[in-house]
Amino acid sequence: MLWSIRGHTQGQPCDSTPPFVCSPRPPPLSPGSEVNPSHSNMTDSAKLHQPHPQAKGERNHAGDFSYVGIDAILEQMRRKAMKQGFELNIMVVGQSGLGKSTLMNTLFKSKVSRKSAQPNPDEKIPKTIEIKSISHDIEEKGVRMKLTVIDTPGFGDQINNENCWQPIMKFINDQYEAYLQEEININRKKRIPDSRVHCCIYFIPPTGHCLRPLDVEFMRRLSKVVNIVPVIAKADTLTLEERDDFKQTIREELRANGIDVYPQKEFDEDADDRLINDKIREMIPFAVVGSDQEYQVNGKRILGRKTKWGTIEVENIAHCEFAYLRDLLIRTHMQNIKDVTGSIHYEMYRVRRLNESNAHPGPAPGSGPAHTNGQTKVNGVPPNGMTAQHEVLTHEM
Ligand SMILES: Nc1nc2c(ncn2[C@@H]2O[C@H](COP(=O)(O)OP(=O)(O)O)[C@@H](O)[C@H]2O)c(=O)[nH]1
Ligand SMILES: [Mg+2]
Repeated sequence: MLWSIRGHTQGQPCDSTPPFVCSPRPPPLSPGSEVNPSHSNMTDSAKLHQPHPQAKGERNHAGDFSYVGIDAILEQMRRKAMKQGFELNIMVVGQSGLGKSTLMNTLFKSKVSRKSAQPNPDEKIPKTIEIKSISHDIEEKGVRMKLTVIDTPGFGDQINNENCWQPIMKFINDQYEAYLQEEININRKKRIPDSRVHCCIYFIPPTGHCLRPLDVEFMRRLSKVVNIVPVIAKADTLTLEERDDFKQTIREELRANGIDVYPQKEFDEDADDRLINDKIREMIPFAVVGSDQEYQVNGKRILGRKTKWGTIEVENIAHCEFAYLRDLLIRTHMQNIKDVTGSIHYEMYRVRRLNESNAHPGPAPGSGPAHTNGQTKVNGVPPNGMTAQHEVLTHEM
């Protein structure tokens, strides 16, 4: 499904810049304009040969013999990125009924990807019974993004929740393994499909007390293999004071338990990063409210929850912090979230996996049919001496 999305409509009351946005937002599209690449009937090659209008402030370098043109790399990178598009995989985890599926629908229906078509009011969110990925192709101003949400069934719903984090850990490791297998393949694809979980949104129940041992255990283990962004679910059930106190308590508990959630302090690259990320760390966990219902408020259609005493606007930062979460994931930190996944979490998995296979080269005796996902084998041995069948690793440090 390819959706066009609207730009940021000017003057919308619920649209406000989060405190951690470092660069100015892209200029709004003209009201009502819908970005749709099919509107342009110019071919790619024609576009390439169009003279580039001189950007504002850009110097004309004709006759400037000292100009090397290194800055043109930015335009080359931009063009390449536009062609390739972007991918982001987000996983949601938490007890059943905390609004995980609703929040993901909110994300898809919010300004990230407001559906051009009106939502079907009969569309009910089914109970999630298995780990399920849903992808949406979003396009804005010619930039394509594939946003995949991995919805998980109720986490910690059992009477005995011992090891209940394991299926989630397994799913995350399976994606790293799939990526690794593609990477070590002799005839590897030009672009490896990336199903790695870039970010895991962990839903904390709005108890107003403290984290449960289960929350601590999950985040302690999983924060070592994936970027965790904790949120307080159904924040409309807390008063503003309760919300602030609860947020403070959670931050203290995370610190006390040595849980490093995203954005991790140790990966701040410079002072600027630190400044921006410190602001986010002061706000975490985001107190969110989800809804996939649209209402008319002051002549504008908004996503909200209608109650007897008013309508909670989910994208209004005066009502809840959903917009901050969305901006962190999409507008301000998407590339960094992916970079940390690739260079820290996946790298740790890769090193460990390859060390293991070097320690036990060759196929395991009696290992049965080779698990090679159709890859090229050298002399019957999977690439890099990987054992034919590997057990599922718990990638824990
Ligand atoms: N009060 C309130 N209810 C919510 C919120 N988000 C979802 N719900 C409701 O909670 C119920 C469970 O939501 P669902 O998304 O299926 O939860 P999941 O099991 O975590 O996926 C539904 O009736 C939703 O309408 C919220 O932010 N606040
Ligand atoms: Mg669900």
